[in-house]
Amino acid sequence: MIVGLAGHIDHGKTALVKALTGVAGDRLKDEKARGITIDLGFAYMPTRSGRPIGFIDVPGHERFVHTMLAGASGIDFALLTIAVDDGIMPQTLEHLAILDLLGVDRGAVVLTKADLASPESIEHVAQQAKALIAATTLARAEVMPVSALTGAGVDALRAHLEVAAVAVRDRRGGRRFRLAVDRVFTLSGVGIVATGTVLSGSVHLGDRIQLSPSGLFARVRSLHAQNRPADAAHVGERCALNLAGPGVTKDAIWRGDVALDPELHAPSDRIDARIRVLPTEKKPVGQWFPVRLHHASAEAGARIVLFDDKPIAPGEEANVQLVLDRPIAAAAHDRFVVRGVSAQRTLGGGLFLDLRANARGRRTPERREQRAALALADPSAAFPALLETPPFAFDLAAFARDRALCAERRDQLVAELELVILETGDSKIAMTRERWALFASTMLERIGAYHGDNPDLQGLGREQLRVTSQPKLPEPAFDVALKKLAGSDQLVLDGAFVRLRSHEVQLTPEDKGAWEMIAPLLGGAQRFRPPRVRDLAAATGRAEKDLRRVLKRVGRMGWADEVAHDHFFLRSTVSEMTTIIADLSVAATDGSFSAAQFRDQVDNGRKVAIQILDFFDRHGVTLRKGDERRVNPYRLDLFGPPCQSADEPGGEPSPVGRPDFKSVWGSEPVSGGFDSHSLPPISHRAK
Ligand SMILES: Nc1nc2c(ncn2[C@@H]2O[C@H](COP(=O)(O)OP(=O)(O)OP(=O)(O)O)[C@@H](O)[C@H]2O)c(=O)[nH]1
Ligand SMILES: [Mg+2]
Repeated sequence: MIVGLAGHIDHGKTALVKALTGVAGDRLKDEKARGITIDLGFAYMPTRSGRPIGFIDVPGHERFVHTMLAGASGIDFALLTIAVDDGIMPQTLEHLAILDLLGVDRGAVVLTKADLASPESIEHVAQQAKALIAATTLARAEVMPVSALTGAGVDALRAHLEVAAVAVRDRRGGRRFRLAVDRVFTLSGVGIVATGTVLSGSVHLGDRIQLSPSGLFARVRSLHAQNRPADAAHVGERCALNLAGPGVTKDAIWRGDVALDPELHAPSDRIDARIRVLPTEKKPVGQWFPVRLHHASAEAGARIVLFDDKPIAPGEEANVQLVLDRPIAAAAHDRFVVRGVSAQRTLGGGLFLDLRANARGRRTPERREQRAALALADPSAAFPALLETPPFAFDLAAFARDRALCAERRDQLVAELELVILETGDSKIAMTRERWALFASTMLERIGAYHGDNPDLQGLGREQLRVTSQPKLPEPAFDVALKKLAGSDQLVLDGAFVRLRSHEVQLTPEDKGAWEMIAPLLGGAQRFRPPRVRDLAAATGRAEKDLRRVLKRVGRMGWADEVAHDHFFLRSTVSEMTTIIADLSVAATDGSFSAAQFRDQVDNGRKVAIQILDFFDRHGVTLRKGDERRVNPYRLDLFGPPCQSADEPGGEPSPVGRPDFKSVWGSEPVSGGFDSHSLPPISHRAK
């Protein structure tokens, strides 16, 4: 357990810590000379029941409230001191307000310097204190008189803390490691040491952590938990980390940094939050109001953006957007406090709702609904509520990261909420089962309707389908969704097109006859330099314009491609040629290849080879720079899956059918293929 001190200047905080722990505070020269606390102090008290209790001593001086704030975040228990000979003073009130805003709900009010007042006046202060805390999170705190000088009441307080330490154990589990750094120093023979309060999770010896927001990586070479050497430190403990790694120096780490599990490193400077303005404020908080934002041990300048045009009156609560002047490492539902910029006083505080807030659309009804969902503390309630708001699909990975959830807790959400997950790279786009079913059935209906209107077309363009689907998914997630449907046998993915499995493109018997004659001529050994329309006409004795019409039609159906004017290649040949250029590019040291190299592979003469490459350029399969070309890996499957074997020429696809690509697609890794690149909308069928 970590105990944080609070209270007005000279009210005996440091003396109390010494009475409880035996550790003398105020080590700084200035502190000794002036008799006041300036920086945070740390001390530990052994307990009979187990781990020591840590104390964070803070300054009471009004000019050092920001330091008090750095110490107060992450504490489990507060000791609010009130000197009986002085009574309630300004920083008694301000510190209490801060503890209340930070949600600290366990603590005791310690009436210090009890040796200096009569029992009656102690009782009087006690009554005042009780009235003071009644409307705060500390309402249930005991009020205990203590004298650090005579030792009266110290044992009772110590016993009280020991009992509290046992009760405090049940802190939120299932979270990843975060520690708010409050001190950094070099220890001779050891190296860089960063100390702080573990806000969530655990850290172990040898762990690789990241400092946020800087992003510096470090390894935990050794560590202390609650002032003892340890293999691990957990939430609710003070911890000293001996850090090592490239760039890890005393100047690279600051108070205010958060040492964290690298999975959590995603600093933010625009945060939607719930804020409460203290009733003691004189004026309402207006639009673009400037504040100092205090979060954990960090501090940043910020502006308050109101969602309604009405200013927030003293004593009121509202949702706002905080626009920070630098990024901080926060988690959703972390508490914060805001103070005035010029007049140094505490204005209010609250909790973060959404770390990925946007400037655009922040007042829309959808955003309001989303914020209401995100205001729910329990992830098992918040995430399903979020999924009920437009666009009904959200990244569970980002949600879990911003709540510092560990992987097990995240996966538990998937199971308990029966989510459908579309996994791409780092993101896990989630939908409810009902939403997924609706998404899939509407899409299948639309494709079906399209087939009805266009029986001679191979299908609907993927991109066209994506941008008109609800929810409109990001490209990679949409591709995963398509593959999922293809995997369940409902859809067939055909290059840039999508069709229903049941859809068969129909040719008239006449056209079918013509195609059966010319398809074999386009395949075979001559497939890389197939006859042109004119030559086909001569070979078959059919009219040139009829053959051209049939070829255009089968081109739209995805069986052939018009690589150059009147020069059609079988789709399987085009697919085979993508494999050839992919191989060329793999073989090249710098990944690029020349037209001559390609020509040598397909042996069809310079002119045709260049026409083919130009065709690939137009479709973004290759990227040309001067005489060299590179392959665009995201488009390699535009003309169907990679060719199985280069020496299986001829009759593929069978004259009126086409190979069944389903099995090939089905075995594809989900992240492959069309990730993050848009496909040309139905371009190669319009030739
Ligand atoms: N008589 C008496 N004096 C006390 C007691 N506790 C503290 N003092 C004296 O009160 C003065 C202030 O005590 P500190 O413990 O430094 O007060 P503080 O709250 O830490 O002050 P800041 O850190 O500057 O806010 C010192 O001179 C202490 O000796 C007590 O129980 N009885
Ligand atoms: Mg002090």
